[in-house]
Amino acid sequence: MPVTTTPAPRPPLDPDRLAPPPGWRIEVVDEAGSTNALVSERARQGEEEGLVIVAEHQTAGRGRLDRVWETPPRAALTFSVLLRPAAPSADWPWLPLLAGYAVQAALVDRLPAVALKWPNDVLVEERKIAGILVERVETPSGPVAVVGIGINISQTLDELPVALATSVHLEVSQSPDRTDLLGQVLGSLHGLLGVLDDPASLRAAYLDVCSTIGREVDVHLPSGDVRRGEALDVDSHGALVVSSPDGAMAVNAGDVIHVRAT
Ligand code: BT5
Repeated sequence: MPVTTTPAPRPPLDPDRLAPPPGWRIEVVDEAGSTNALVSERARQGEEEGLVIVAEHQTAGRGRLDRVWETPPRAALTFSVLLRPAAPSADWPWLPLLAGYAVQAALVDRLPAVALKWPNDVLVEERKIAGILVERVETPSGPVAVVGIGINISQTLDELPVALATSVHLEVSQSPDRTDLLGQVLGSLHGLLGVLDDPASLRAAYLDVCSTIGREVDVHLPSGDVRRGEALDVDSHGALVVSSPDGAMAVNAGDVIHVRAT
């Protein structure tokens, strides 16, 4: 359970200590509407793969489906990465799962209870500590993926926009150094991209840390229908396989509004 409401010190990121993974470039900005919007714009203007933009504060942070992502200045990590995956489009749904896996891997030493809820939530005991928004952007030289990640670091309870949310500080009474953590997440993400062409390994690794499998879930379909069933598996394209009266159905990331344990 969250243990404190005292705000932690919030030092700025230290660009001098940020070593980007090979071929990547990191830009830190004080304020942005949305780092996903900034990186998408740069992609349309011809920016190469590997641009990372980190904002100390987002004023119009985006979630999926026009939802908002709210974080106070320097209390979180909010950043986006420009990727041009060589993998076929059918495997792009793995990207949000893989980004979640990278966040989980970077946090687990500090927060052993951190787990992934399919497709893109990073949770500590059902409270959301990080969110991921992957957007496909068409550019003159082909489609790119903008991988946006928001991680709650030092927010107090009062600063979290919804009840089922948490921050690292609330969980362990300590805020990790954001510069170090950003480097770890980027390193982990960069390393995992090499696994995109090996969906079998990706699937095995993901299933290990996904808390959705085996749970009863509500799947909200774009039609407005809600299907309740047991989450059985994740298939080779990253789709969630859910039991239903008509047999198992595969739910693609794009089809799901919300899945929750009951
Ligand atoms: C997400 O959407 O979880 C994706 C969040 C992605 C944010 C990053 S930050 C860097 C990059 N630039 C952007 O503009 N976005 C990305 P979704 O699954 O739709 O969840 C959104 C919902 O999470 C909201 O409707 C709130 O209920 C809740 N929420 C908003 N802010 C939150 C926070 N800081 N912590 C936990 N939950 C939050």
